[in-house]
Amino acid sequence: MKRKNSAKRKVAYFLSNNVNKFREVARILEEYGIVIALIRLKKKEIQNDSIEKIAKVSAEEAAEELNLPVVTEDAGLFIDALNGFPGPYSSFIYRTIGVEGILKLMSGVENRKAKFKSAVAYAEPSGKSRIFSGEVSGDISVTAKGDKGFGFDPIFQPYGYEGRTFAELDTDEKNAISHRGLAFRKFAEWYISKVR
Ligand code: ITT
Repeated sequence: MKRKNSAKRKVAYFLSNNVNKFREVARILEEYGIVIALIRLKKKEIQNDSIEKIAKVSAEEAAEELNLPVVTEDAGLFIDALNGFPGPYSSFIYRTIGVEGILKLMSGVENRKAKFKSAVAYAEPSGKSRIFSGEVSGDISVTAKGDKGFGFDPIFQPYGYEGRTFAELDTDEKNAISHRGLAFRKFAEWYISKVR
């Protein structure tokens, strides 16, 4: 039986090993009627200073290998006083020195400004690709706070949220202002118009 109001859902294939990220992305794309399928394959990541370039190369290589259009995201925390560190190395730094290591590096540092940045890449097997970016500004907290989210969320206080960290916000609150929310909403606007 045909459903009333049966606008066809669009599907996007998201390549990631980070299930927390996937949950956030699924929720953002749901608002646009886009269903996201997670492909949990280790993606190839080049070493580069640009998260856009890293995301683009990962998406292009995966699209060719899987013979599917795919979406990848590369994200990172860029701390002003550390000249943008850990930036593109955020995943490795999170796994090695972690949140406590960053707090130690920032101990006694007055300038606590930082940004989370996201680069979303969409690539087709033909080699065509698009990039969508988003960023959010805030401060690195003095101590870790909150138990929601993932990664560096407990030490990132976005501006305008009374000092609460990302780990103290609900997923929808975080998605409304996050680097990922901004980048994926740009992707979604483009994607629904492309496959309509
Ligand atoms: P992929 O498989 O999708 O690459 P990943 O966890 O390796 O998953 P990234 O390379 O994009 O993801 O992100 C690097 C790290 O930056 C990630 O492991 C987190 O520690 C941190 N990070 C990125 N986005 C974050 C967010 O929204 N909140 C907290 N930490 C974040």
